[in-house]
Amino acid sequence: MRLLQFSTSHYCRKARLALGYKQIPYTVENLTPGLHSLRLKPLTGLTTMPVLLPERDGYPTAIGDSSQVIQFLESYQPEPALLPSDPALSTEALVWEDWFDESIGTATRFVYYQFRSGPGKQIDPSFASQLVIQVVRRQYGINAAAVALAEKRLTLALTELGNRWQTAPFLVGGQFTVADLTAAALLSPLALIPSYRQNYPWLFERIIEVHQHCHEPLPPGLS
Ligand SMILES: N[C@@H](CCC(=O)N[C@@H](CS)C(=O)NCC(=O)O)C(=O)O
Repeated sequence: MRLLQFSTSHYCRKARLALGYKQIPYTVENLTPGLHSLRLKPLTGLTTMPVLLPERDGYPTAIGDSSQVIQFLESYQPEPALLPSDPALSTEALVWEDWFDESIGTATRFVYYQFRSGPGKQIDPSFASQLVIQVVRRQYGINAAAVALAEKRLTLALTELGNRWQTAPFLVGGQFTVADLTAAALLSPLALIPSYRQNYPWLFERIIEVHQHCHEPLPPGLS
């Protein structure tokens, strides 16, 4: 299998965690921001990554969207499972995944790129890196007001996540699921931001555990 990705994308990290958890061999192809849509549009009709190319007869040519990738992997190789066999718990795990995908993953992006263009500039002050950051900020409309809203959403999410992850090892049904995997992937960019490291030490311990569980190298800031 081949994974089309931006190496720094937290949604692509989510797909890599799932592939690693299931120990499915794959190669990655890192696309160039700006040119990526030329390659992706004909494959999926979308411009976003991750995109998985199963490269196997009898399977779809390309699967776009991290949730669809995981759904595919779950049917391609059911064990170890990322969804509970109980239908109600399975739905609960998928609802957590969707909430993280649609709300928390984007909030993390806003807070992360705001940090990288301000106090976190020294992480990579190169012209190329700062150009990408400015392009992303413009693409997603990342400004101070939007970032303030994103921070509020993250505070709420981390309160709920803390209530769960600090009292039990897993979010749903007493087993590792797509919910834990998605939370770890989509919150991992916060590891570079000192205030989050200070206020939520349990979060980064859990992100490390999930990466180890999924045989995936740790994200920047935790390695
Ligand atoms: N809901 C999508 C979101 C993926 C996403 O936003 N990917 C970003 C990178 S973090 C991307 O490919 N952006 C390029 C673009 O929008 O053109 C998923 O779960 O796959």
